[in-house]
Amino acid sequence: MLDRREFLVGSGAVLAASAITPPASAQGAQLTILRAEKREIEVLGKSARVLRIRQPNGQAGLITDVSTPFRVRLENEIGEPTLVHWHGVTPPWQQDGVPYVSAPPITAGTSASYDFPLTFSGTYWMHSHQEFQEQQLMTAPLIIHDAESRRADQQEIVVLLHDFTFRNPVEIYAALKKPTTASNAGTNMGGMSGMTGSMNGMGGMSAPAAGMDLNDVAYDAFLANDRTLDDPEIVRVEPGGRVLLRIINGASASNFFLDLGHLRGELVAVDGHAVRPISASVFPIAIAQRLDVRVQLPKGQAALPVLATLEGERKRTGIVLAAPNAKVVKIDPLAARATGPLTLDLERTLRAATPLVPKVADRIHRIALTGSMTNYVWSLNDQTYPDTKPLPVTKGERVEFVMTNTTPMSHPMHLHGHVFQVVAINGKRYSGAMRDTVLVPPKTSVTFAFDANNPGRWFYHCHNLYHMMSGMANTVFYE
Ligand SMILES: [Cu+2]
Repeated sequence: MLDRREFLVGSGAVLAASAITPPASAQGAQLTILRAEKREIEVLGKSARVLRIRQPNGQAGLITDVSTPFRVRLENEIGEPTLVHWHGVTPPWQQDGVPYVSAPPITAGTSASYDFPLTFSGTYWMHSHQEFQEQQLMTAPLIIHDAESRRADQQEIVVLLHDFTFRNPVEIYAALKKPTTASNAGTNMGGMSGMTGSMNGMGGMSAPAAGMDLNDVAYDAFLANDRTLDDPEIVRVEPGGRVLLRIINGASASNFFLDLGHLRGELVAVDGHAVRPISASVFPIAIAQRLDVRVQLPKGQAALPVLATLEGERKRTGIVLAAPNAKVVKIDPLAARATGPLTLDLERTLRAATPLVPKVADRIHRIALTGSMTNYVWSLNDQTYPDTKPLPVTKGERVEFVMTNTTPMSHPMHLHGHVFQVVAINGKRYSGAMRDTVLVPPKTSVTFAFDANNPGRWFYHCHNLYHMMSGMANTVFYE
C-alpha cells in the first residue's frame, strides 16, 4: 500500500503541481539522487517482488527543466549490477547507460554520477539496460519541461505502461529459445494467440496481415502506473479543463493502442518531439515510444477512462480521469473486441513540427531486420550482437538507416544518442516525425535520417527486450 501511495504522489499529484512550481533553473542545478531499489507490489491480489527507480522523497523518476543540467547520482541498492539508460535524451556517450557500450554496470551498493546539459524538452523515460531488469519494472518517467510547458494552462498526467509477469524473465527467455517447452512456461508459442486476436481487427485499424506474429510472451497483467483495471489509478480532473496526457510505453514486449473512448485527443508530440497536431480517439504506441495527447475535457461530472489495449488482443489497462463528483464504475479489463496489429497508418500522417533541414544523405546504412522464430534468434543483417559489424558514421554527416523487415514480427527500432526523422516508408519519401524509436512492421521498409552530431559509441537495437537479448542489436561508432 505504501508503494502505491508513493507512486501516486510521483505520477499524478506532483506532476500536476509541477506546472505551478518555479522552474528548476531558478533553484540552481542541484544534484538529484535516483535510487535503484527493490520493492514489492500487489498485482491482481498477489504480491510480486520487482524493482524501481525513485528519488529519496518517493517520486518515481525525474521531472526537470531543459534549462537545467541533468545532474544525477544513481545509487544501486538492488543487490546486483545495474545501469540505467536515459531513453531519448542525448548525453555524452559515456553517460548513456548501456552496459559495456557506454560504461560498465554499477556494482551493488555503489553509485554513478551523471552531469550533462539537456537539449530537448518533452516526454522521455529511464530504464535499466542491464539483463532483464526492465521487465522487472525498473523503469520511470523522465519529464523535461520548458518555459512553454510550464506556462500552459493544463493538468499534466503521466501514464507509464507495463507488461507484467509473475515469472522470472530469465525463464521466459529460456522457454522462448526452446519452442517445444514454451507452452509449459506460459509463452504464446510463437505468437499464436496474437494471430487469433489479429483476425478480429478493430475499428479504424487496417486489416491484419496473415502470417504475422504478435505477443511472444503471455503476460499475467498489463499495468498503467503500476495498477491494473481491477483497481486503476483515478486522477481527479477539472470538468471543462484541459489535460496533457504523457503516455510512455515502458513495456518490455507489448505494443498498445491508446484508446480515449468517447473523447478525442490531439496528438501534439511523439517521443518528446512536437508534430503537427492530429486529432483522433485511438493512437498506436509501440514499445518504448511516447505520445503527448492534449484532451479538452467535457463539462459535467464524468469519469473518463484512458485505456491502452494490447495489440492483437482484448486485454487492456489504463487510468480514469474523474471529475470531483463523478461516479467511477468498474472497467472491464477486456475490450469488447480484439485490436489488430499496429500499422504505420498514423506514422505516415505525422509531420515534424521542426523537421531536419532537407539534405541528401552522405551515408546510407541498409539494415535487414532478420531472425527466426524457430529457435528465437533475432538479428540485424543476419548478425547477432555482439558478433556484429559496427555501423560507422562521421561527425557532420547526414546519415540514413534503411531498415527492411524480413521477419513475421514487428520491431520497434531505437537509436541511442540522436534524434532521427522518419523520412520514408516503403521508399515513399516524406517529412515525418522526429523520434528515437520507430516501429518497422513485417514486410515493410522504414528509413530514418539523422545528423551525426554526437560523437561516441552508441547502441542501436530492437526495443522488444527478448529480441534485443537474443542479439537484435548493434553499435554505431564515429570514425
Ligand atoms: Cu524486434
